[in-house]
Amino acid sequence: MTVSERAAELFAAEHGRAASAVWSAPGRVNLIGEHTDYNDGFVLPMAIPHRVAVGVGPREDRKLVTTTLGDDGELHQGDEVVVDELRPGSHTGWSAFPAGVAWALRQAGHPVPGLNLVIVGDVPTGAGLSSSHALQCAVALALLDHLGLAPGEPDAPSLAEIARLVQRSENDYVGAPTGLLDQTASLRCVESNALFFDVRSGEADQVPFDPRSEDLELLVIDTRAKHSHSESGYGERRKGCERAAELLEVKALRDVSTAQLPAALEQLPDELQSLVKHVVTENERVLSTVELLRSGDYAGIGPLLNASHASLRDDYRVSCLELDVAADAAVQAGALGARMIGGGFGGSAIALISSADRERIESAVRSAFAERSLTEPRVFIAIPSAGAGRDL
Ligand code: GAF
Repeated sequence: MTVSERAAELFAAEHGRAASAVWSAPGRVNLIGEHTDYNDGFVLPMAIPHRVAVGVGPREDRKLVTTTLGDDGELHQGDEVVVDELRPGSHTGWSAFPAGVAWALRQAGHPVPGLNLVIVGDVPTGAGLSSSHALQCAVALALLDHLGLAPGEPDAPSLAEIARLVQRSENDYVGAPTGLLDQTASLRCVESNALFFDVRSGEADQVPFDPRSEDLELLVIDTRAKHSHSESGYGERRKGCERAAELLEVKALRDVSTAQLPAALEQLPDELQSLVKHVVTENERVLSTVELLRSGDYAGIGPLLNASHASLRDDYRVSCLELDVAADAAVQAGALGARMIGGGFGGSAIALISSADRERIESAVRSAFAERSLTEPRVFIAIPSAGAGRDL
């Protein structure tokens, strides 16, 4: 049974009538382009098969009543929320995500009424795979659909606009200063492709990427080291980049080219130099990766993944022991390339591997974790999957 079927079933059991619609949205892995999105740069994510589904239906009152299926197999009710009274900071925990989306839609002038929502997902949480954005994207689409504004309807917001609404929910309601990577991936990715997204222009191109066609796999290693953007150094790094752009008198670090990098670094204090070095070189790596994928050379991106990891570890300093162990063990066991993904300080790494090496690499990674007495990682293969859509 899919998460959407389960959401429909639970909605009917909980509310005594069928959901008027069920939407789902996927988590993501980012092939390359980390901490570039809030610098107006380039990213290259793909959707994973894991999704969050949201069933929606009307209510007589003004409440947003949200229930979610927990890991314990039980439905859990979120905070009671009256839509007209939503204010940033009024909710914490998981129910801040749907409440934040309702708030952002209302701020944008959409008259979100009282609604029942039932949420079922299988995107691992706290794993840097964007479960919170999958949830918020599915909620945004379900709410818009309820208002007759599903994608494709006259006057419906575009997917790019929905991504910005979800970003507003995350930044201003939930309080995490994240960029546009995750929402855009969840909304705009398509099967068998990675999404080359230019954050500044808003343009998004599909880049064919189906590792299995080349006897390759993309292994995801969820280190189980918990990450959290609001509590981590994410905001600090972001502010550092903004300060560096100011000092360099550019709109964003996107405007510094590789050729200009040495001169730019000379103008900056030590603590900002390594941030700028990462962002500028990472943008360049995204462009090189896109070029290789477009020429069909999937295996050729391995060294770029390794270089991205080294840059995030040494220059941007957002890696951690678990992520380094995962990436190093995979490469030493024969992966073509490996890197941490997402905000960092925990979460997941990816490794591009030959299908024939899967068992050996997986077991080398598990052994490396065991040798250091680290929690056993969760390992799975990510297939480039479909973006958000209406399922029922
Ligand atoms: C997190 C954020 F949500 C993204 O916006 C992005 O900045 C990423 O970290 C780092 O590339 O996933």
